[in-house]
Amino acid sequence: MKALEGVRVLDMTHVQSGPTGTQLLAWFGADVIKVERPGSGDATRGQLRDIPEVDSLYFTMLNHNKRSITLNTKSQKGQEIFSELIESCDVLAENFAPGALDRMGFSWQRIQEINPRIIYASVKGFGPGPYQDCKVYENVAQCTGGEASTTGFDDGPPTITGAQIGDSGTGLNMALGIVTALFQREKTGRGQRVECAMQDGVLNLCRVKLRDQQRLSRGPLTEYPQYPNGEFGDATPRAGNASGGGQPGWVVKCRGWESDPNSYIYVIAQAASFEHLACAIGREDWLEDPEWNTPKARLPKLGQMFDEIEKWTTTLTKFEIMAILNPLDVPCGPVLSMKELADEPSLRATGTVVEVDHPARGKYLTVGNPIKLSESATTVTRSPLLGEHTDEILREILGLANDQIAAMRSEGAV
Ligand code: CAO
Repeated sequence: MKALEGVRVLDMTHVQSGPTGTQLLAWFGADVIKVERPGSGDATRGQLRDIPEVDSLYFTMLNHNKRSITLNTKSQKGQEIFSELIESCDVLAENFAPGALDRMGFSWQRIQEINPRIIYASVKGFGPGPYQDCKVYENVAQCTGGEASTTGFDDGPPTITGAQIGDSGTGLNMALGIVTALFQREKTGRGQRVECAMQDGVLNLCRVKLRDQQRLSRGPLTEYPQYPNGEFGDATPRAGNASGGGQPGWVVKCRGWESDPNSYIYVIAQAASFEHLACAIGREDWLEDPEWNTPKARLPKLGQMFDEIEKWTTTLTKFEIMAILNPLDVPCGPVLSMKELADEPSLRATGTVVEVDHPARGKYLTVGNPIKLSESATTVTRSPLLGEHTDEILREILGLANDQIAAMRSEGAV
């Protein structure tokens, strides 16, 4: 049995943020019915296509384990069907531009009237405030949520991270909100509204930077590379590759860095294992030297310390360094490329990287469920073709006959 077996989700999500959330629910066993516009469907089906006329990897990698129904929710018949689906589902999820569902005639009030038990979850760019009506994509959320102003190097521009913290991060929040609301419904019998703003989601993930903003008013941020020689302004600065915690860390070059852009390793020089680290890099002298043998003495010259560490790391590969430092309890991690991650056998074994077969594109790799439940194993199945399950869903859930479905199709409602 799967954890969310019996939960039916009416999935009006599109692009990335919403679909990642409902995909998680599908992986936990919910029946996720993706509602798409007839003819075109989710715009990502056609975006960044690598094979002509075939659903893109963008779409397939965000919509596993779902069923697809096409429905024109702006047509009268389509709206009737949509109302009936709301009646028969536990969850309605959407991430349209602000107000889109209201414009279709489905306000929260109306949705509740149709089904008081339903949980209605939305992702928007912003919560209530000056930007509440704006459309938002990933990088906009990163800029407005505090990620960009705090990422990059002090002498460079604000920088976007490749991790989709605005989209997939907020999708996670939405999934948690839905499951929590389902849990509360067990006791109250009532549904509720779940609202997740991408700005809030990014800021939540940048929590330590708001911590540093407040520390800044009490003095310089001593673990930042700006200390002690650079200048601090009135806002949390960009910290380069410095560690966000209390332990000094940096990315250092490894053997082959001149030709391999990912021949780097992150090394954390924490006090508990500093002795081992100093010995490993051949600087036993630091242990007797008051200029180096305490965290306080090292703090003003972390840059110099990592330069010394790098002299050693450039003589070895990132994997050799990992093999030496790990047994010494020196925290470190090789910078792994997407190619290396795709080929990593342990990630295949745990289902974190999965090969999926698709009727039109053949085999492709995807990221499986990152959350592992011992009583609810995830099997990743391919994303649906546009409208693949329209007839099945209309017959099975709404009890429509074939001729009724055919009539709806000829009038463009499905
Ligand atoms: N039948 C009929 N109409 C449909 C439909 C269906 N099945 N599905 C969608 N539509 C309509 C919507 O009702 C909307 O119509 P109106 O403009 O008349 O209200 C229209 O299609 C377009 O929807 P949209 O405005 O949401 O889409 P967009 O491409 O213009 O904007 C996005 C995309 C993502 C910027 C916007 O949806 C948004 O800001 N979403 C919230 C934030 C978010 O999730 N962003 C993450 C995006 S991933 O980076």
